[in-house]
Amino acid sequence: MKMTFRWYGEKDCIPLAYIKQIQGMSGVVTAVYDTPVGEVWELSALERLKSLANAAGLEMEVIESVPVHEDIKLGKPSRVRYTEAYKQNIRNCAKVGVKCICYNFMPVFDWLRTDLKFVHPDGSNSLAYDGAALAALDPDDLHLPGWDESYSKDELGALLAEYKGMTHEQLFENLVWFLREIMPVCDETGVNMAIHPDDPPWDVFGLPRIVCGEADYERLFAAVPDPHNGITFCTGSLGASRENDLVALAGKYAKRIHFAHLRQLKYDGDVNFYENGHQTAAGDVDVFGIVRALVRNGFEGYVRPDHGRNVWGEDAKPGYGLYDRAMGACYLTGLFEAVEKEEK
Ligand code: DNO
Repeated sequence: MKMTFRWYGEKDCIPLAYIKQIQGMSGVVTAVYDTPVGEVWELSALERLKSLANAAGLEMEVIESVPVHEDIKLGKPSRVRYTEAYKQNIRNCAKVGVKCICYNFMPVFDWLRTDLKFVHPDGSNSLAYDGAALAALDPDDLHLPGWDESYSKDELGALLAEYKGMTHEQLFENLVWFLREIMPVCDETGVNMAIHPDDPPWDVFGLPRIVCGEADYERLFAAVPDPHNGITFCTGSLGASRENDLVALAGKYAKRIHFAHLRQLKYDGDVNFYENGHQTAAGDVDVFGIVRALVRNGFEGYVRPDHGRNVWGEDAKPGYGLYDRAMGACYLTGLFEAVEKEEK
């Protein structure tokens, strides 16, 4: 296990030196943020990120994310060109020592929340999701908290129209096509691909979502068995669905899990939830049980504390403050240490 920390590059208000001061931290998880989706990242941009991380005593072995162009998800003819660019991105990442790339295959929208500052009784705040509030939104004119508004209203409308009628099956086939294309490059470079689950793990705004739980993983690995085709085990995303038994999944897929996003959430009604600090007692995700299942089943991937709360008056990028993620990292490092020593 290697403990890592997400760092949003040079624009991140959290200095690398602070990340290094979290004991047990091996490296950062970052990305090139200023290249349009679907284009090739400059090798020099990757080299710069790596040298900044290394100068602070940190590694840069995980990239989150290399985003997948919508045309690939849609299966359009231009997917060939965008997939070639993606392959070059994998090669460039490998050249600077990257071992794992996190990505997702969610149509149009990445993670969705309806409240960025859900206030807890102790005065801290976190992200929260309310199904009714989401259903009341107009997908054609979205102003969602935390969602980077990379599309204009017209672009968003046009994109949603392109997805009209797309089935889960078609989207899955497009994912399989993409993975079969890139796997030879992963075999050649040794880079592991780690698909992030859909967050939350159900369809939103009528768009199909296909990485929601065990059945999805089963058909994905049956279609693309290459060991470089792996998982980002995001406990907050998978854990939002009560159908997912996270301890069982962690054990079953421990060797496919190249990257683990460990975080906590608490159910608050049927499909509603709010996020919380990482400790097992703080919510409905059995963080301890997951760590134990990972260790016992030979997990060798990267870990990062995921979304924390805003505590001690911090007003950070939603989910990505320093303090609560640092506490989470220390808690997780402690759990791994205890379980690993018990297992020996
Ligand atoms: C949210 C993150 C996601 C994740 C992407 C991976 O905080 O977990 O945005 O980075 O879905 O592709």
